[in-house]
Amino acid sequence: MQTRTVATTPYDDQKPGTSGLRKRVQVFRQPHYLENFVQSVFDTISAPQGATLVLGGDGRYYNREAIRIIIEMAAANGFGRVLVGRGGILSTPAASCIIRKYSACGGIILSASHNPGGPDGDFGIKYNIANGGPAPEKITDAIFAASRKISQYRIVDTAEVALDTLGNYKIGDMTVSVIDPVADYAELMESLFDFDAIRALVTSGFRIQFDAMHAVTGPYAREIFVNRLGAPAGSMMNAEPLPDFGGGHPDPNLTYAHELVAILYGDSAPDFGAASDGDGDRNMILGKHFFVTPSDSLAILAANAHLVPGYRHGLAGIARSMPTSAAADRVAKALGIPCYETPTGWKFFGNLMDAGKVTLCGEESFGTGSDHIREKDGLWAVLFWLNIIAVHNQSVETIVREHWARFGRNVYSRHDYEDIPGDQANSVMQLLRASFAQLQGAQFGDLRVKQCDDFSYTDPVDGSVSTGQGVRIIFTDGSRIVFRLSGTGTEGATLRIYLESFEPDVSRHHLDAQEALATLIGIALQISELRKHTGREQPTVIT
Ligand code: G16
Repeated sequence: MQTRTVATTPYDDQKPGTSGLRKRVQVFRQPHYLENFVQSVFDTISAPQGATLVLGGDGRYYNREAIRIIIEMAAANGFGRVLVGRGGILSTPAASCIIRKYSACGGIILSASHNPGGPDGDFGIKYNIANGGPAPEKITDAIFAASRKISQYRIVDTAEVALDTLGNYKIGDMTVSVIDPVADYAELMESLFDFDAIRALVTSGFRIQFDAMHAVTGPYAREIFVNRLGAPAGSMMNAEPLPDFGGGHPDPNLTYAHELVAILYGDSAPDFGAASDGDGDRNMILGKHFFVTPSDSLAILAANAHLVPGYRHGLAGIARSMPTSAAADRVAKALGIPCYETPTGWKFFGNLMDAGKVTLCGEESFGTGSDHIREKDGLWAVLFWLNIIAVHNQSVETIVREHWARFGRNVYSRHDYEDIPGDQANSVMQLLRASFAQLQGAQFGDLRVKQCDDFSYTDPVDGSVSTGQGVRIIFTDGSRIVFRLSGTGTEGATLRIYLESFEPDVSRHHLDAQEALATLIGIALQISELRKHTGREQPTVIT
């Protein structure tokens, strides 16, 4: 087996974003582009000789080709073993589970998550550390620095990388283990939830519909819901993973999961609906004619965790990203446990979980999870909901309304303005930052600004500081508007506006969120001068 050292020159755009490096497929296909990034990862982590690496992706276009290249590079860089999912497939939560279970030094996950795939779509790559979670900023910064000065990479030439047959084979001194992508993950789920209770529920007339959006969760959902829990095969839709996700946008929200939404809001709607994204870490939960916001979902899971076997012993704490609503904070207060507010990005939860400070984490961006792994976990959230429903024997809507009646309702919505030219998006953010002094104490009808700032976070475990994490306008009654630029897009900029108010009055809980938040929406447009700067009249996506 011949190891080749290939001369290369740096690309200057390999800075990982909120979750790894995401670019158009054509960008990744430039000569040496993927190789440069992978070698920068290997040079940064300096894994001990013979270490184990986990490898897999969401099956999107370019997945197999990238897997082959990374295996060849791992063999040339001294790894002892690569655990790769059959067909090059691993959902993000399954990869996290496998890294932890087999004590790997880390893993490489190939995904651009919810971004569309195909030859003209997006591709992505990220490195996860030994705890199974996304590399923290100090590592991603070091990877970026390495990518700026790379001059060579190492690779072996091998006749074939066999990905479709389970088993072990050798490339030089390195063992490639092709593993079942589903088995370890399904076993972990079975250890956390009451599968007997969920089986009784889904086989007794309670109808569920799961939309895999032609992305990675199809095989996982079939194994868990159909094979192990007895749900009818027809309750799974779009369950065949496709390299271009069937031309869809595998983002489980009210806009992009419209096929499922139409079914759940239709005449003969099932009792429960859920969808997951490209790589299986996001979830959307729906009841019959009812949408559960991700912020409420986190709060409700926390309030009911004692009903679920894996969490019966109680929660150490809860963490949520700053733009996520404070619904979970109210539950934490009632439970007498801490609630941490972190910047956007699952990587910020890892330290808190490793230190035993939190058990459940969640984000408004349709991510929920726990310390069972170190990634958010779409199917885990679906199982958690089904377990709670099986115990309560109530509809999704009733569970949510009873929760609001007990804790009050944090009315919440996010407005996304996608694909704005970067300079326009930056001018909106600059204007807001420049307006802090003027906004402080300003009165807008009944609302008075109590505080405005750019969120920064000091990690309570390692003391690292992250600044510039989103502009917050907080009013004296607790309502908030948050402005942030997305860190996951590949084209132009996406400006996100997060809106939240608190409604303790049960007689107003039925209000539509957009209606209830109309005043805040007006203030957000006024102070950001968004329409003037961008020419946009309406958000692209409202969740
Ligand atoms: C990623 C991160 C999440 C983050 C989300 C949105 O999710 O893992 O922690 O909340 O992006 O980020 P942004 O608002 O910067 O676009 P995923 O599912 O894309 O990996």
